[in-house]
Amino acid sequence: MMTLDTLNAKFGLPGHISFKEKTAGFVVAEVTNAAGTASIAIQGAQVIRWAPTKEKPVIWLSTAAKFAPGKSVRGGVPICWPWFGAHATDSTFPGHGYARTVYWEPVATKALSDTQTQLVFRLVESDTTRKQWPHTTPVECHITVGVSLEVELVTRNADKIPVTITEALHTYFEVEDVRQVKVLGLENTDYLDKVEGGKRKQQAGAITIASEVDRVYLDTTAECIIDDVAGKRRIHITKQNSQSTVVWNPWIDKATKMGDLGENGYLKMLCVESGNAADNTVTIQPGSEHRLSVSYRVSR
Ligand code: TA6
Repeated sequence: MMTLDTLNAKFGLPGHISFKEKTAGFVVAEVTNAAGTASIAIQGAQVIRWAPTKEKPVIWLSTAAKFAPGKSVRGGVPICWPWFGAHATDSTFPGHGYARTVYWEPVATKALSDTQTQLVFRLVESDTTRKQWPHTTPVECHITVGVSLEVELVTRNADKIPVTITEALHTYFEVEDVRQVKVLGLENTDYLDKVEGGKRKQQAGAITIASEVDRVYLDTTAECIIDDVAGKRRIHITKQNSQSTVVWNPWIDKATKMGDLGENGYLKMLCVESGNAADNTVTIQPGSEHRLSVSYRVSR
């Protein structure tokens, strides 16, 4: 892993990007420009904070989040890759894949303008990752911070055989009061209800949250809107090359069990995750690449 001095010498950008240690061994790129600020952990290439100028943070980070090497951080935009959910055959492998808990190295940083800053990270493979994933599939994360936040996960198949993945940008959005939120865009869409053992159902009307919600919406490319009524703002979520949208709030009992969402943290967050999960697998042919991307913006 590069030292802080090397990171700042090679990838720091005065007035845009500087690398700092949030806790011992946990390095974060602090991004600032005329349109907003963000923080990106180099572990997992994980956005852990994003706030457009004069806006409250849009990406939620638990007040009880832990920042320790190898541990997933509660909040932000965790990258679930190269599988979503439990591993298909080996329960000793980490849920949601290993991408979010391993070191990614910066490969490029650029001030696209005074209101847009771009950072590109590449996952650094190891014996551990190769044991869990014996394929040659270099993966990069391209993050653009500005009036909107754009995250693109690029998987290339450098193998000689087709490779199949599932994935998600498991984004935690900050809301004023999740009990007053409506999620629009998934009306009449089929979903797997993980609170009821994965039972297949169809969404009727807007999604509201009054208990634990854990749903994988299938075969949908729809833009979603989080109508944060109490917060008097809307968060717009558009996505490319994604057939699944996951909506999750643990509600009080699961949040208490998880222990890292902070005091009543479940009321201030909602995950709307864009990816390819469950039946929506992605097969990448040798020599080809797959680009999952999202764009987030706020309206009032
Ligand atoms: O995306 C929803 C979900 O799969 C939930 O079932 C819950 O497990 C959540 O992800 C958080 O998972 P994590 O491994 O980050 O605790």
